Amino acid sequence: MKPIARTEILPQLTPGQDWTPARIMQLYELPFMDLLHQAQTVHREHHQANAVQLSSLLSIKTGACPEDCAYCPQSARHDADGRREELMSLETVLKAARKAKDNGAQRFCMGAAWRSPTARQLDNVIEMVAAVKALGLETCVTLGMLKQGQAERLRDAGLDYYNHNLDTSPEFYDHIITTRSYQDRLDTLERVREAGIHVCCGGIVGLGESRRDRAGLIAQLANLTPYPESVPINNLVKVAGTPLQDAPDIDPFEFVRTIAVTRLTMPRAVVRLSAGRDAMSDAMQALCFMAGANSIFYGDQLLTTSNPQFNQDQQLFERLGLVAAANANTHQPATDTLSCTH
Ligand code: SAM
Ligand code: DTB
Ligand code: SF4
Repeated sequence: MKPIARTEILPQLTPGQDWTPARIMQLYELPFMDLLHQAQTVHREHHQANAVQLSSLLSIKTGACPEDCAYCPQSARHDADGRREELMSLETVLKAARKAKDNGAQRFCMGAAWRSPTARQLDNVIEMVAAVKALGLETCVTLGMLKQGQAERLRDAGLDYYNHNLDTSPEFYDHIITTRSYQDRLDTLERVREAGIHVCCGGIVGLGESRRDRAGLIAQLANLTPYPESVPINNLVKVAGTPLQDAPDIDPFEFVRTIAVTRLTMPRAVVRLSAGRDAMSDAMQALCFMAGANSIFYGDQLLTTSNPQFNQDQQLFERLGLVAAANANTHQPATDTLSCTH
């Protein structure tokens, strides 16, 4: 039987054309092995084959969030009995950053449960960003929506990445969040991009959305010009007391497909296998790396929920021959919008 060439089974996209959910659905519908093979091939064209970027997370301000994101244990509107803490001191943040660095993390991501930071809160975060950067770590923050001028201040403090997710498709979005709109999120992303900060933007699956919604999310991400440098794909961590505590599990292969389709549509992005790893088997994680994931959250804690222990990940990397990426910041902004026919 004649082997099928990549261009024959991948939907064609000519330069300048946008991804549509329908075109992305075609990728999802490929036989699993074909999809993984294509994703791994594209991965190797743009990235070191066995290198994984390592980001550690710290919740610098926890709980009591005014937003109503249905998945989130930190929303004040749900009954999840999680931590509620004021903004951490600079010293506490630096202690955690040093620990992350000693364990081999390359980037330190600080998250705050805010709708949007006030000027005073931003001053405090700016101090943290500058101090973490001075340790020799890449910096990332996720603080909610940014107002005019705030992104520039973060950039001037040495911020490398701003994380702000689109989370799901525009059509499904209102089922999950009502307190901020899809357009609000796009506006913040635009401010981050305009300020010259790298964009970290992805989503969350397992919310009860359809495959079409997952395709809709990926189309939104891939059509950003340029598409994000960093794309976290979260699998819902079901926390008691949140409206999604009993959401049905997503089929593990559907999750792997989502990683593969993300890789194929955003070839140069660093795709992060994000929340949900603690509930995944080693074999499932290996499939995600095969599908083109090349970043993880590394450290015992995400924001409020657990993540595999440092040494567990070190062992997994050893078993798979994976190494920490040499310098995660060497990639260029992702400007090759987007042809998968290259
Ligand atoms: N408060 C800020 C905001 O939403 O802009 C930043 C932090 S928020 C926790 C960042 C992302 O974490 C969300 O957009 C969502 O994709 C992910 N996330 C939150 N709760 C999660 C959960 N229970 N399981 C998986 N991912 C989750
Ligand atoms: C992202 O996309 N995932 C991270 C990070 N950005 C800030 C957060 C995951 C949170 C998981 C639930 C928790 O630990 O509270
Ligand atoms: Fe607040 Fe962010 Fe959680 Fe939404 S995801 S409730 S904005 S902390």
